Amino acid sequence: MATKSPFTISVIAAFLAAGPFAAGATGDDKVRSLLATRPLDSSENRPDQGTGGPRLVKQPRAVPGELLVQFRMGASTQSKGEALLPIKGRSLEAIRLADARLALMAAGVPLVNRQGDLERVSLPDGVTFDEAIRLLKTHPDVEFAQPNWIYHTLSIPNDPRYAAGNLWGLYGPATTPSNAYGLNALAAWNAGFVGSRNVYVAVVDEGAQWNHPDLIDNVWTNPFEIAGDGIDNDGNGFVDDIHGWDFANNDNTVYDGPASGTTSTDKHGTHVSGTIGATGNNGIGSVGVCWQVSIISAKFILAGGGTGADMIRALDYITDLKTRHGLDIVATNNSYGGDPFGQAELEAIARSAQANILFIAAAGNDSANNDASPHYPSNYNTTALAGRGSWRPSRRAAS
Ligand SMILES: [Ca+2]
Ligand SMILES: [Ca+2]
Ligand SMILES: [Ca+2]
Ligand SMILES: [Ca+2]
Repeated sequence: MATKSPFTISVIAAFLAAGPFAAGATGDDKVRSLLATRPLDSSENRPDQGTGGPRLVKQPRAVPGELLVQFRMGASTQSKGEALLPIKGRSLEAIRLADARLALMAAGVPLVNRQGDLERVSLPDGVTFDEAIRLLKTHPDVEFAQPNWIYHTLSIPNDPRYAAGNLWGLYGPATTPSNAYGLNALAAWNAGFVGSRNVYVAVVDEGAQWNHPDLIDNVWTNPFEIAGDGIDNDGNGFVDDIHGWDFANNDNTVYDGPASGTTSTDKHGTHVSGTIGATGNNGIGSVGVCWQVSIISAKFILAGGGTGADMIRALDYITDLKTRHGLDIVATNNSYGGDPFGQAELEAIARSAQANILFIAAAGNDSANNDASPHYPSNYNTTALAGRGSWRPSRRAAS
């Protein structure tokens, strides 16, 4: 039977997102455009690329298609033009002119260095930062070149539910309101870790309201599937699985609730999705741990619960998506629970683990110590892969 509790203990983050979210205006295009810069290929800006590093992608914080180019002292206009020619670069402005500083020096102001002109340069589409910087460095009159980084003031996101103190688990010891036990998400956000739509998280749960104004930008759309043609274009066995699949009803509508939240249908899955990835700093409703992410909905729970069979099918669907399409699916979120052990479920979890998908489970809502009273799926041990147990055809949603 489905249960709802006002209290949640979730292993994913041990925090709550107040749901349902408030509908509101459209997003903040300015912020979006700043964050939606084209991918950088500079290792300096991709701290997540090493093996075993954090999986949240630090957002590129550079102006798209622009470099700052430091020329050597004495570089002529012609020489600077020759340096920019291979990258088809165009000087937009001089940030710092050597001539002006030489004039100051003549007036008695000491030069702190003997660098030449620093110019802001535009790049044509298709020329990457790394490629442009590499080519520029080969010119004798270029001292260095770099992206035109973007800096932000440290500020809280403008999502009203964050400001209203509704997102208990996201706060930290120095935020308002403060929460010594919270995630202190603000510290990560202000360090630039606000997520990426190139990172995929599956919500194995009820359905998610994919067209919710605070989710629609962060909901995965299957690029390998043509919507509405009745054909399984990507050959994964699911016809028109555009945003995921509804394993409980065996159809492609992952959200079966109302246009606005007046019933509980798919409310939990929407709530969980918002905790993970409600669009951040868009002036609407809530904010997720990830301001940007791609959420895949694998619905298997209805009002009366979900079955182990459908849970397994949902997990295997996600595992297959990763292996079939190479999507960077980093985790499944599983905020539901039941008491019995199921070997088949464990093996499905193990299959996803073998595909390097983290299985994140709720610890339960019952204030119980799950070391003493096992709770599944949070107690599954994929390293042991051992044990036997009974299985009842019910999974309870843990809010
Ligand atoms: Ca398909
Ligand atoms: Ca299709
Ligand atoms: Ca459905
Ligand atoms: Ca928001």
